[in-house]
Formats: sequence, structure tokens, C-alpha cells
Amino acid sequence: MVTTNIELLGSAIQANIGSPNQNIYGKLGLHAWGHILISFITDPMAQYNIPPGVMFDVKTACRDPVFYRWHKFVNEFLVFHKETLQPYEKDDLMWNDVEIMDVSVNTVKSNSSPIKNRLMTYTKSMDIDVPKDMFIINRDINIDPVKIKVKSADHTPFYYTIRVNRKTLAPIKAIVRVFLAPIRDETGRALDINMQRRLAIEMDKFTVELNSTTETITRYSNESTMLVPQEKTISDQEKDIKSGSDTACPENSYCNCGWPSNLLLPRGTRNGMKFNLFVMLTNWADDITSEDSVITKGSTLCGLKALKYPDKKPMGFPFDRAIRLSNTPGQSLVTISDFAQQFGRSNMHASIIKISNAKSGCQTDEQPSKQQCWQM
Ligand SMILES: [Cu+2]
Repeated sequence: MVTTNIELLGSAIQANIGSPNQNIYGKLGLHAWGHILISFITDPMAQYNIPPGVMFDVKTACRDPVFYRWHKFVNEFLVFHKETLQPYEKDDLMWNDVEIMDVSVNTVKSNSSPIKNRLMTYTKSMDIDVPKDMFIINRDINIDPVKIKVKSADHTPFYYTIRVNRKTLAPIKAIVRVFLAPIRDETGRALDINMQRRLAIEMDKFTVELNSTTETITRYSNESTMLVPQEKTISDQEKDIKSGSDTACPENSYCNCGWPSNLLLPRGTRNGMKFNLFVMLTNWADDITSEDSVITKGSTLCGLKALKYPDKKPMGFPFDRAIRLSNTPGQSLVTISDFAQQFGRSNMHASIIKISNAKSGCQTDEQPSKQQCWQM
């Protein structure tokens, strides 16, 4: 009998140097093969010289709606595996040295005080520079740089405030894990706790040093390690491909790994969509894989190149495993907020926040000075 573990499963899904049975799963593994087969669907035998579809390339794949179905399919293998594992017990979750007293999120507003527990999204117009080769075949013709105007989602900058009490005096380091979990589905029906868990979005993960018995941690949205370290234009990427190097990207990191900063938040709704903002602190000394591992942008989603993932906890912890509906008699966990409070005041905390989307047509590239753009 072969013992299933996530390493084996991952190697079958995404080919790498340790992938077993390449003659069965293919040299590329299930995930990449899917991209290739789908991209050649219009001309599978190469009879008509039709170029492959957008699924062929990582930079364009998300333009095809099948991309999301394919990724859901691939992801489900890992979800099924995780469902076979035991839910986390109290000892896996609790860190007795710290207590989170309060968590809030604050939208930065010019010329006035921040707006508490309300995040704001809007649609902006932006110009993207594109290589002129996309429009003209004769490269000797000199034309002005070409820009395309596109509409894109964005949000007003915000920061988290996390108030922490400590029971020990010696300075300690903590890993802060921040998630947003939806409470209701698109029809307004309450999601059950395990659906809230599966739909939770990891917003940030970072290290802090705690030196005094009470601390207030402030963290800005643009610092999130879920974001792409540097955002590049198509021309920058082309230059990198031509030179065969990526000068802006330090070794052992995945510089293209993460969300573009404008897509950090889900859109929310006009009236404000409720989410649980969940924060958990874990002990850095227990979690870190080596003294010099650092949780950086890029590493949270893709790990570190040729090194161990900087954190011993699985990606998505503590929401990577099913939540048991009760850990003590008479207790019933219905929402992520119940999950956070199941051991009383602890190293976990959840606060309800709302994400509001600006009225359509609101030109809100600027700060939300126009109150009428958002329903407050
Ligand atoms: Cu893919």
C-alpha cells in the first residue's frame, strides 16, 4: 500500500524533479497537461496551424473561463486529501502566551479620521503600455508607445490594528495570520462554518516582535506578503525574457507570485458585504523552519525557491483542515467567529467588517472624498 501524503499528491499534480511515475502522469503532471490539452482544443492534431489558446501561457490563462474550472478541479484533489486528516485539536491551535484583545481594520481617508471596520472598493481606469509589436509587424516603423485603457478593481488603502496582551515578560516573536471569511453566499443564505472556512481568503502573514505586556500591532494593506513584490509591465517582462534574467528579482524568491496590489480585496457589495476578519498569532519559535527564514512577499503563496517553506504550519493554516463542529460538550461552532472564540479569549480573534463597492460611474481614482460614492 502506498501512503498518501500531500508531497506525493502535489508531485503528481504539478511535475517537479521528485515526481514519481512520469510515464503515467506525464512529464508535466496533471495540472500543466490540462492547460496544454485545453489550449490546443481548436487544432489538436496541428493540421490547420492555429496558434494555441490563452490557456497555454501562465500570463494569459486566466482570460479563458475554463481556467477557473480547471483550477477548481485540480484544487479539489488537495481538498479531498485534507478532508481525510483529523481536525486541529486545542493544542494545535492554542498559544497560551498571548491574548488578542481586539482586531479592527481602518480605511485611510484623506483629511479626516480613518473609517473603522469598513473597506472600500471601486472601479478605476488605468493605462497599460503594450509592446508595439502587438500592432505592427514591421518593427522598423517608428510609432509612439501604445497604451490601452482598461477598467480594473481597486480599493482604498487600509490598515489592521491588533491589540495584544502577553502573559510573559521576555520579548517574543509571533507570526500573525490574517484572513477574511465570508458569512453569507451571493443569495444571502448563511454559509455553514466549513464553507466559510473553505472560502476564507488569506490576506496577510507576517512576523512581529512583542516586547511589552500590551502591544498594538499596526499593519498596512500594501505591506501584505500576499502581494506581488514588484508589478511589471508587459515591456518589463519582455525585457526579462529577452535577457534571460530577472535583475529586479533576488535569488530564492518568486517575484511574480502573489496578487497585484489592486486585487487584494474582494469587490463586496453596494450595501456592504459582511466578512469575519480573523486574526491568529502563533509562536514564531515553534513555526519557523530555520533561524534565517523570513516570510516575504512571494514566499507566502509559493514558498522559497530550493528552500523549505518559511513556516512549518501548512499553507492556509488553520483553515486548511475541516473544523469539528464542537470541541467541548454543549458547544456548537456555527461561524468563524465561534471558531475564534471556542477557547475564550485566546491567540485567535474575529471581528465583523464590511466591504462596500462604490456606485458605478463614480470616478473614484482619488481618495473617497465623495461620500455619495459609498453607501455608509
Ligand atoms: Cu494552471
